[in-house]
Amino acid sequence: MRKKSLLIIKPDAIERDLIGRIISRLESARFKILAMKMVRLTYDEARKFYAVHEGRPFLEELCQFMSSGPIVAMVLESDGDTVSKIRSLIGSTDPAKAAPGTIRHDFALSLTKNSVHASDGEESAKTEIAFFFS
Ligand code: FUP
Repeated sequence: MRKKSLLIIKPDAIERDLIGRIISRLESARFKILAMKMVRLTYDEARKFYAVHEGRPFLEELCQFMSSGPIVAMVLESDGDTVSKIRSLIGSTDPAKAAPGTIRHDFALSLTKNSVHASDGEESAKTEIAFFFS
C-alpha cells in the first residue's frame, strides 16, 4: 500500500541552494512528490507546527530558525513504509551522528540547522500534511 509523509527542506538548506540536490535524492530513492510549496512561516506558525515540543529548552531557537527564511514543504509517497524509509534517507537528527550518505550527514550544519524535517510516524504525517496542504 502507498503511504504518504511530509518532508520539509529547512532554511539553512535553501540558503545554500540545496533544494535541487535534496529533491534529486528523494526522486532517486523513488519517492513520488505529490504536492510541494515554498512558504515562510511566522514564528507563531513554527510554534504551532512544533507544538509536540512545547516546554523543551530548544523550542525557541528551533522556531526562530524555522521562521528565519523560506522553507519547502512537500508530500512524498512510496511503496511500503514511507515514514521510516524517508527517516533512513535523511539520517539522525544530529548530523554528527548521521550515517554517511544520508541527507543530514552530507548537508546539515548542526542539530538545529539540520537541513530537513520528516514526519516521525503515521499520525504525525497526517497532522503535518494537513498543516501545510488543505
Ligand atoms: P527529528 O524528528 O529528527 O527532526 O528530531 P526531533 O523531533 O528530536 O527534534 C525536532 C527538531 O528539533 C529537530 F529538527 C532538531 C531540533 N533540535 C534542536 O534544535 N535542539 C535539540 O537539542 C534537539 C532537537
